[in-house]
Amino acid sequence: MSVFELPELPYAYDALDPYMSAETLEFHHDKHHNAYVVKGNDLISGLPHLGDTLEEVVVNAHKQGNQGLFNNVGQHYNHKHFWNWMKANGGGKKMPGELEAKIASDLGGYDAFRDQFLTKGAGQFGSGWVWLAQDNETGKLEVLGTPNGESPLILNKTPLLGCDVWEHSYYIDYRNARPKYLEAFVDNLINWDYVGELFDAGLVKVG
Ligand code: MN3
Repeated sequence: MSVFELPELPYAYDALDPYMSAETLEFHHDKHHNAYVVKGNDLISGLPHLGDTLEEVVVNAHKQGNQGLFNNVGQHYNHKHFWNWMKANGGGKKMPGELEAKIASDLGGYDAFRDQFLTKGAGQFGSGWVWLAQDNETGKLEVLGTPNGESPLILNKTPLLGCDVWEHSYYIDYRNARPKYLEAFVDNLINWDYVGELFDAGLVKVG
């Protein structure tokens, strides 16, 4: 894979209002995500083949210690899914049954998931992401935070849901109130159907 492309948003810019404004999506998608794509393409050009899939490129750039490329392709991977992890009238407990049962058995249910996701998202120091992921060895679900452009992929885990806690994701709408943004994401924006699709698709193992 040598060419990364900025995907279209899967909804109108104002579709997530008032929980995430059109202005935030315009900056976040058109400027920030686009910059990762442009820089990623620039940095990968001329390099030996790093993989056939975006996931392989992310993991291999990390393994090789190519921090500049990893930062940009990692963020491209994260944002590509982030737009799909949200939808209008999303959030709350309306999730596919098998995923709901897995969250119940591994995390103690929706309320425990919600608490952990909000706590780890608010507690992630500086820029980063908070995740619901499935461990590729144990198969268990877990909630974890990662710094900067990292994701569960590089920890041998399969990302099922992620929330961007970089300030650019919430500063226009929530200023410094990251916990309020996280609550809005969990209660009103999560696209559980997409999380369910990733869960059904199975573990993502690279290398
Ligand atoms: Mn971002």
